[in-house]
Amino acid sequence: MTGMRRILLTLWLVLYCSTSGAADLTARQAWIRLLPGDLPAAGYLELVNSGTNRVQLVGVQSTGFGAVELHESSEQSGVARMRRVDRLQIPAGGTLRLKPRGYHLMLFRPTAKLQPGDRVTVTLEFSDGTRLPVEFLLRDATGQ
Ligand SMILES: [Cu+2]
Repeated sequence: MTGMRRILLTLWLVLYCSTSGAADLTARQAWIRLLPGDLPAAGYLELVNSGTNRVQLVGVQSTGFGAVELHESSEQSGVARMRRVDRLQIPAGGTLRLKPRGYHLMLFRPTAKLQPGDRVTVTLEFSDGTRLPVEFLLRDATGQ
């Protein structure tokens, strides 16, 4: 391989790799359900991966909340349960849906008084180290 071809290949790899990851991720329909009292809020959204690599959602943070976790809801014998999960997969060309009675964000200890209609930014962290800030619309307990 000539020196020039090696440089071009290296450049191509750098450019190609820099476009993978969060650059291929689009968030949509992001909203948070506020619950009364000290109950944690629940966050929902769709994450579309238009890239050719599988991506994993591995962390969530927001300055609007003291803590944010990834959760999965399930139902066993008519009893609703949920558990914390470490990471969620978004397949190449696929969509991850966080929705009521499924995967969701659990947001604890709001740092300010929150009202339906407000917006809060939540930053999603992915396995390749990239971060995607997403604006969530706040709704009341009925989802309005
Ligand atoms: Cu939960």
